[in-house]
Amino acid sequence: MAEKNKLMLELEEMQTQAHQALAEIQQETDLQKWHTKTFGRTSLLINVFSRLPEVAKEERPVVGHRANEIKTALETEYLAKQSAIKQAALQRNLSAEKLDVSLPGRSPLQGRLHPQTQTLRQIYNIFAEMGFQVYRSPEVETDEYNFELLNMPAYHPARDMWDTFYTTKPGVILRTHTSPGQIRAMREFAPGPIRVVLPGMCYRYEQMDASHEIQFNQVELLAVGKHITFGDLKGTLTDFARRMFGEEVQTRFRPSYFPFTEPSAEMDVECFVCGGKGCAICKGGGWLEILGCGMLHPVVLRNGGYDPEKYTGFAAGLGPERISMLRNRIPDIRYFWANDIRFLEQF
Ligand code: FA5
Repeated sequence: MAEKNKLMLELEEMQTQAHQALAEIQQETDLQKWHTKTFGRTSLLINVFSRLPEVAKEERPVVGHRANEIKTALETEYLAKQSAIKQAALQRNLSAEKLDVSLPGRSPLQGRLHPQTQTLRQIYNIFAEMGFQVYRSPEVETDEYNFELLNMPAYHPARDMWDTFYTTKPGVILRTHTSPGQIRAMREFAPGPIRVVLPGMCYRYEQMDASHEIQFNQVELLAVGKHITFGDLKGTLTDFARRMFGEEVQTRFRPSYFPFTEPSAEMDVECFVCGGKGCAICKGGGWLEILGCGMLHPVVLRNGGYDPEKYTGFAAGLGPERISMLRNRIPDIRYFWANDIRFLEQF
């Protein structure tokens, strides 16, 4: 009986001590140590069953039952303590890391449209208001469309105006201008009236400098119908310049030469930096060239499927990079494709 009492007393004593020790614990690490001591391999609770032979046979179930009771009670206390410690740690963190909602937030980096996309869309909008719709034509063209059908047969000296990238496939080139789209649009719409803009990349084997790139955008303008005159051409382009550069802008047309238009001209706008007096931007001349244009050549009309005796039309080709350089005073065309974020984020 003395042995039974001793083991039972040990158990009761162990429970009292474990209970008191648990009450004093504040840290997660101390809790772990307590757990190992109370339930670990050398603990009384684990070894009590191997010590049962120390107890009289009839008393063993009572001791065993009591040991299980104590184990369950201490486990319950342990879980409660564990959750209390976690809760206290959370409270400490919350009060230590104060959230200042009045601090200005960090704004996310916002993407934006490339300056050329912005200029192109502005050009489309202006011409859309005048009834012109966008018509896309291929950047990889045939010699036939880029030159031949535009009144420049093989060996025509005017071809020298466009330094061309040839491909390894005979007769296939990168278009040097958007003008081949004139023929494509005419062949699709003939004999109906046409009012389209043909935008896109052009490629020339150029010596690159501040105003010449080997790849650049053009926007071609094409109108075909009955009774279209040079007056319509001038009116449309002058109105475009006013909408693009402001109501007050002055324009002038100078005679020029393109094999696919007759008569041909170039349009200048009065330099809006110096107001026509002459400055570094307009190189002292007071005027800035923005496009080439003219009335459709009869050969081109015929190649597009229109009878030049009955139909007339006009076309123009403008360089949007040059336009945005002038408007934004960008000194070098190479900035557009250099992919320098410091340039791009200014627009
Ligand atoms: C042409 O390409 C004609 N197809 C324009 C035309 C269309 C005339 C319809 C008549 C009727 P030009 O080579 O001048 O013309 O080029 C037109 C515009 O493209 C130029 O005014 C310029 O703004 C732009 N451009 C030409 N070459 C380059 C280049 N290397 N880099 C950047 N822009 C260029």
